[in-house]
Amino acid sequence: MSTFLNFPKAKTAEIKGFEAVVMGVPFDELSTYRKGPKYAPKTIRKASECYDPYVPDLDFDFSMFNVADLGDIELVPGNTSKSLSKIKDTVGIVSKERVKLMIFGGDHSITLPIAKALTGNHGEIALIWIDAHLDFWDEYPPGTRISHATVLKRILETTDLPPGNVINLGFRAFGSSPEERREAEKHGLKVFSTKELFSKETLEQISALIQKLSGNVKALHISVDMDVLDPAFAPGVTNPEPGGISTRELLSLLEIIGPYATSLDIVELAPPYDVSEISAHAAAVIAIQSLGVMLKNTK
Ligand SMILES: [Mn+2]
Repeated sequence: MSTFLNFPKAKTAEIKGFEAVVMGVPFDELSTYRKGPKYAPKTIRKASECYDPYVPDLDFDFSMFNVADLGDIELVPGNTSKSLSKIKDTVGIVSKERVKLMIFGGDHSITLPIAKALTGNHGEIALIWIDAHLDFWDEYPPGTRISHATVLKRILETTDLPPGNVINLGFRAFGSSPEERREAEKHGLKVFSTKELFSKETLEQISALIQKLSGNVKALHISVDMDVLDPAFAPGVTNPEPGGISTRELLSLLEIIGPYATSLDIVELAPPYDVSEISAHAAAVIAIQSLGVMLKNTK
């Protein structure tokens, strides 16, 4: 199997000396609408084959850095809780090292074990949730406590993450109830809708907020749900929400906040629903550029 951007392969136990690592989490058992994110890690690696290690936008060259592809975490199909534990354990091992980490999901529920691992290692962290959805349902579907639609609420309940350290960027989902945003803000989450992202003042406010937060924590994780993009730019997602931002706008946003990140996940890419590999290439380029932003100026 090809590796991401042709990076060398490495094992989880052998990451000393690398400045960054990528890994895949082929898991979509907690997606409530369309399935497919379990195919995303392979698809993102395949799409990355046509790109070179130099990133013109950033004047950044991966050839100057040691980055490894750890492959996919071995999960236990059909045993959701075992799979979530394996994700937590593996991310826990990797994030103990001072290495930048990029994870290819997976449906959004994988960010629950990721957040558990990061708070387990680093205590208080900050979490930037780039998503058309808040994922703050108490149960979704009714009766289900853990799914990709409840994941942010479960993270706050089961980790030491202070709600004031969570920023949601890009909310606009039609399917949410009026209570979902009220409930999230009542808990102390900072929510910026897609519409608000188009104001220069708001972007400056977000940038200042994240800069301040990053100074107070040992780890800052960015979770990028591909559905923050308009379906014109990423049709292959589990829950499309028209009215989103463009790939270029997401890259610009990541250029502002990425330098503060220690880890990042890209979730909810559903290759079976893609058209002309538009979403696959968007995900690959978002991964390449944001990892470049995270590494740039680190040496
Ligand atoms: Mn979403």
